[in-house]
Amino acid sequence: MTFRFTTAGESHGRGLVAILEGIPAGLPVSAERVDADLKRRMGGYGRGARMKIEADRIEWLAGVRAGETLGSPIAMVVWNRDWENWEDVMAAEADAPGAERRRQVTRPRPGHADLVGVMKYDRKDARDILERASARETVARVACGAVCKVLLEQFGIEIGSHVVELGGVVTHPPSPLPRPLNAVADQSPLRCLDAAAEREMISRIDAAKAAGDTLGGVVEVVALGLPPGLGSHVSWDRKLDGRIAQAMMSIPAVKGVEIGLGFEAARRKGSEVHDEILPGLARASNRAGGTEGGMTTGEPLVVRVAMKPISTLMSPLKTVDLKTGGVAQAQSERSDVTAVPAMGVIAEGMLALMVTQVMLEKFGGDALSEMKRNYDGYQSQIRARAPAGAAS
Ligand code: EPS
Repeated sequence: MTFRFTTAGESHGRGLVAILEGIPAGLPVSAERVDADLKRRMGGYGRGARMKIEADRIEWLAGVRAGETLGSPIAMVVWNRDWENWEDVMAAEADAPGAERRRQVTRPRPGHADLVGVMKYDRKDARDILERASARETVARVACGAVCKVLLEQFGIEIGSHVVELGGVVTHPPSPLPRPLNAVADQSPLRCLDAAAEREMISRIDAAKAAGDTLGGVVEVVALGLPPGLGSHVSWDRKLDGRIAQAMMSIPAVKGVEIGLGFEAARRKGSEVHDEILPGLARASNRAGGTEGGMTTGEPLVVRVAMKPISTLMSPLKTVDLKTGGVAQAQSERSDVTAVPAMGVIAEGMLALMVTQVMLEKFGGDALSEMKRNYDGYQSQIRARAPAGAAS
């Protein structure tokens, strides 16, 4: 069974479409459960006016009947409420001869896809690029990720995230992290587990807003309850850590990904990096962040994702007007001051998609019941290899 997902949709177009293929039959799902993640994605202090307009909700188009998946491609749509204000700007039909579209963009924003996009796709209006490059597209990814989370829950796997850095403020989160992680993180305005750091982040967001500027940050995404051996060491494209890095880097504005110690591992000696193996095959630490050799170790998977500040600035940077070739100020439209908390929810979705992919590769099955039998058989194999608490 091929596992794949794709999305379609422009930020101010009619809506966003998500197609998810390879989920086994018999998985109980509900729109309510998917919508809960869409709502989490819309939140976070520092979001702009657009999120007051939207109320993201999926409609099932295919692949689900009587509350269960059918094993066929799952299709979902999320309608854009703001589309009503953009109907003429985004209309698919050709314009009358000589007519000019409203809201054309010819002053590309440094940092956005605007400039390279118009050159590569040979467009005059950068709106033809930015509408798809917008992070609005991640609604559809989060919808696919939410279905995957429901599948993973069937195997006791939990995925959560929290903000660990924003606008240069670094948090000191509790250790161990609370469980379930999201039940606590979602209660805070920035999805952050350090109240003092959060207060400082909020004042920096307020200051950035007043200055017409934007802020980036770092999110930690954690997956718990994974069996050892998901992914593979045998080929470059089967390594789970490599796939996670690609998935995270594909989120708009993401510039860096670390697993476990990440870059810090490069600064330490080997004896201070690797996790010693204890009787019963437990680990003394989890500095690897849950992967060795491109496979899960069975320890928590810990991924850190860094996001640059959003490139739409209300106090714009210099650019060139593509119509005149003259110096200009970049387009400044309504936008967010920061979307780091939302990025955490998107990163959860991307991690859920990547973990689902390796779970399906290993345990497969057309039906959930078949996948569970395969999973249980493997668990017995692992238990026989590592009897709990066995001493040497
Ligand atoms: C975005 C600009 C803003 C954000 C948008 C991403 O939208 P608008 O231009 O309509 O104000 O709110 O994010 C979303 C709409 C979303 O759902 O996350 C951009 O330029 O990337």
